[in-house]
Amino acid sequence: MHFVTNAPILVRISLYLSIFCTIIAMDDPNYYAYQYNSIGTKPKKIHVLDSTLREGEQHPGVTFSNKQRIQIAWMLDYFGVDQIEISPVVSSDHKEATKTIIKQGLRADIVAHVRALKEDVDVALDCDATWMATYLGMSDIHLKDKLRITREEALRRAVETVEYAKSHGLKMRFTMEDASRAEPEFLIKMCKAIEEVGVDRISIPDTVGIMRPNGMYNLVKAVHDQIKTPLDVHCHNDIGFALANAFAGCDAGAEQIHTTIDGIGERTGIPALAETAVALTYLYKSPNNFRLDMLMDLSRLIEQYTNIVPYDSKPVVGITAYKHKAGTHLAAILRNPAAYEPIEPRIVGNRRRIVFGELAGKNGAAYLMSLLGLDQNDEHAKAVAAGLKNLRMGDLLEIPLDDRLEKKIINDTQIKVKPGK
Ligand code: HCA
Ligand code: CU
Repeated sequence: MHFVTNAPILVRISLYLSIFCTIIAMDDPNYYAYQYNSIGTKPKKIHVLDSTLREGEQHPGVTFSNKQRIQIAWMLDYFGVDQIEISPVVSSDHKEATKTIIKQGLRADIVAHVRALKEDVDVALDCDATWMATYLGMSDIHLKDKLRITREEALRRAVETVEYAKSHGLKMRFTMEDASRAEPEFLIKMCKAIEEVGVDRISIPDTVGIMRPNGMYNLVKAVHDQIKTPLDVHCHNDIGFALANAFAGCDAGAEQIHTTIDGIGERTGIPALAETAVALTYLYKSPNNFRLDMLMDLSRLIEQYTNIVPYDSKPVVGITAYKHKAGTHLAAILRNPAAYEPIEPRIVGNRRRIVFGELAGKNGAAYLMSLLGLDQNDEHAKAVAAGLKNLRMGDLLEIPLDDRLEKKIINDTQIKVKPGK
């Protein structure tokens, strides 16, 4: 201590800093992981547009009633997304829903998603929209085989649509559909042309989910280097890279990610809201006011309306996302759940569950016995663990842990079984 008081101020500061960091590191089991994550990047605000009502409804078998659409919009708004997308041109019902949702005066922008046609812009205007989005295929295959127009015609149509929407006071996003497969020079030319006539946002989608993260980074960077307009990323999940690609796009300069609840959408969909919001909050440290504890309810709501049950191991909202089973895991979880959980289940509205069966081991057995109020010691615990194993019936019992049981886990001084397998 004598040395420290006499040391130059910088030495003292760095010593205090390292003590402080060690305290934080000891306190937060994710500390070093977060350190690796943050190398070379600074936290920045990344927005979320949720398209459950537009892209989500394009998932095979999914259609919402207007009441459900309005309810989903309210829930998304309360959760804290920045923009909510809906297509008013699909049917008269959709138009009605769009109108009603716009009238609610929600905090999020309601974005009317339409084709790049004046008549569609008129539909958005008819709904009293302030925000609209329009899309047009940019790749040669979309131009030739879907739209049957030349690049020049596409350019004219895009510019005319933006001019028309802007002349009516709309804020608008233009989507470069199939951007990842479009000829790069044409893509930039198109972005520049619509930027000149005042487009407010440009969406860079990977419409067929063909990119790897590095490719998405390069694509978005190429546009971002030449364009000042804020960029969205809309990544499809055909090969399973949607979430990673969306974040790679943000690393390259994009400022908004498109999501849907549970990731539903055309084919294999786009990033799930839950995974995106948790990654933004914890892995990217992006400032936001998301009510993460609604994530489970949002997922259940969509399950109820679509009959699509998220697969068990789905990140964040899956039924097994916080289930612990193997003896070694139980032993650690019973002492400190963070040993096998990146973030606490209650944060996302999920629940920790313990599975007892042939893999439970001595610690699991001891804990089970204490829950059942049975007298337990090392010998009994071993005997019960052996019994569970010898039954050869796999998982026998699953216990959701409410607050009382969780406290019991942390505080239980009765369980004095030594750590081990
Ligand atoms: C579509 C295509 C789209 C548009 C994305 C966007 C895509 O179904 O209309 O508007 O940002 O994946 O390219 O979903
Ligand atoms: Cu899409």
